[in-house]
Amino acid sequence: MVEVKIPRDHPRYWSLLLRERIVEGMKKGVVVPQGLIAHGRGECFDYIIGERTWPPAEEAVKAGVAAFLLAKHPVISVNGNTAVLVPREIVEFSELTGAKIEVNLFYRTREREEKIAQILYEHGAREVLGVGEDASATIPELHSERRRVSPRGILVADVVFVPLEDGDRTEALRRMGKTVVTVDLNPFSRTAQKANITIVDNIVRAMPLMIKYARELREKPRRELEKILENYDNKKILGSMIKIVLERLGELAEKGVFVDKG
Ligand code: PTJ
Repeated sequence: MVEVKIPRDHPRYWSLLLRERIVEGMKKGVVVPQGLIAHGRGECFDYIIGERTWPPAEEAVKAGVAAFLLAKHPVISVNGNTAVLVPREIVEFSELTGAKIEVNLFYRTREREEKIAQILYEHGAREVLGVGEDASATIPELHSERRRVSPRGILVADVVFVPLEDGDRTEALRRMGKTVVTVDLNPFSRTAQKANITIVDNIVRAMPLMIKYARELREKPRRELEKILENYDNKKILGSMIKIVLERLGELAEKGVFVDKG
């Protein structure tokens, strides 16, 4: 295996490091080749938004966390890319919110399910659903392997966190009456457009922020969390993120550089 050493002073150090992590994940059979394509698409949008968390994304994080804390059966759905990028954070967020963790794959094989569960157990997960026989229920009208879910997890969940998701499943989960929270760097994707709460940010920045807000908001009365959700408007948040993309592209077109407002 070729080991790539990225110099710390490389201007794109963090981005390259994440890329290597995804590639390593693919070599180990955790990430699928299609996951590399998905990551590249994410990188492109991250580049445009300046690889930082913008206020509308932070607002969406707050609403997503409130939804999780108010939920009766919250579930975090984990795929190959997510398992490689933020395994520790997934486990910590599940501990803080009482959410179950479920492996749910587009390209499902028993081997990948087990490898992903293993990573999560290594990072402290107490239980990982959706592996082998446990994925015995099905989401109606969905034809990809993602239709297979755990009867103790996604099937009965009222709120589901589906980061880096494909559009079909988000729509199917919405039709089942579930609240869908997602992280997706592409504000134009079907998942971003169809979810109830869309965090347009890189999952490696969004998850630590979700953990921070989970710590903070779980101390608050229910009424305060309900208010956060009542005042939340996903269309407005998505619109604000798209305006940020437009403004930054406008700056680049006019001045030849992105103007970093910090
Ligand atoms: O592990 P599996 O078998 O479940 O397959 C996982 C992939 C990601 C291959 C599968 O779900 C897929 O094909 O997804 P899509 O339809 O390519 O959607 C992934 C979305 O995630 C795209 O809109 C990307 O822009 C976005 N994305 C990629 N990397 C990141 C991201 N969003 C936030 N943070 C990232 N690091």
